Amino acid sequence: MQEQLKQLQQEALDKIEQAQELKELNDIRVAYLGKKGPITEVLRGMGKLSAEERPVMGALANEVREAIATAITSKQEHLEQIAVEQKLAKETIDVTLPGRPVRVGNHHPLTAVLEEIEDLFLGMGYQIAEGPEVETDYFNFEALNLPKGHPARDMQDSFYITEELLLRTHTSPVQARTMEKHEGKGPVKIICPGKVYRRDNDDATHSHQFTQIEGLVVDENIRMSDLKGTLEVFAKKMFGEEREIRLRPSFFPFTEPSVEVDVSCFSCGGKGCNICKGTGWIEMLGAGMVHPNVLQMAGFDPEKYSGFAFGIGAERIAMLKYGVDDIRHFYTDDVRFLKQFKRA
Ligand code: 2NM
Repeated sequence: MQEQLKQLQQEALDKIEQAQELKELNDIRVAYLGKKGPITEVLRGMGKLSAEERPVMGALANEVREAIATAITSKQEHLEQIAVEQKLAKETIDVTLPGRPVRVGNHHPLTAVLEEIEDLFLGMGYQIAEGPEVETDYFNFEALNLPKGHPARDMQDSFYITEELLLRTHTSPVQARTMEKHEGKGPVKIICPGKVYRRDNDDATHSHQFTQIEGLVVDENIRMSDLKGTLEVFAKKMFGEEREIRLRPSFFPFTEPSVEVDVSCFSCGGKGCNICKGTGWIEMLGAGMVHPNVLQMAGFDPEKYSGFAFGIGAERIAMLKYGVDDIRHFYTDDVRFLKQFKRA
């Protein structure tokens, strides 16, 4: 019986030694130490032994059981340790691998120009005013000294919705509305960015929808020199500190006097090149002193108040600044065009 137990122990230890998986180990535990296992069997047969033999055999059986159980526990820990190591090895992250590229978009060039212009004027104390794109005949024309019968009100030039409603042809109506809200008290200092609409055949330099930023300052003692200084700052900010501006007489119904403002050529510096068509100057925007009729209709006393206004075509500025040769590029959403305007 002693021999049998020794043999059982050796057999179990060999199997434990060879076990590769936790499941195998558990099978061994059940087979050798379980209720139907051989050790239990031996212990059960002890009743047939003599009183001297019994404790000796009992002690030996317990020793064998102990040895097998200890071997199983230690092998189990070993296998679990290996399992953890394999799992860690499999889940290792190589932190030196380069990341997956993230595709980053960029501002539309028109948005970029609009934001740059807005930042500049906000910095000079202007407020941004907005208004409806569907406008009344009164604010789009009448209040801006364009009375009924004026050629600029021609049905051919504007998108009329009804006799009294149309798509605004400029953002000046926003300025007329803002002046009205001030109830005759200055100062008014605003820029009005937004979409405007004109009935035009689209080509490289014309679009039936484009973007304007108009500026307006109304207060006591506003002079033409204020306008000139303001637009000089604008020209330098947009086209470089070395730029100069020049004013040429012009005509707009809502300003008197009216001017066209040129900027010295940023390409040749004024010597004359193909960008400025040999003149050294590039047309930048229109401006003038607000017509007394416009001030009066908006509730300001033209004897006490004066003002200047200017109208900037945002596409024109963007085309000059970025060398874009066709206004239609801004609206056709070709990503190959748009991708070229990523800011550093
Ligand atoms: C321009 C040129 C000159 C202008 C005038 C006004 C208002 F509402 F104050 F009368 N707003 N904008 C103006 C003046 C616009 O665009 C070329």
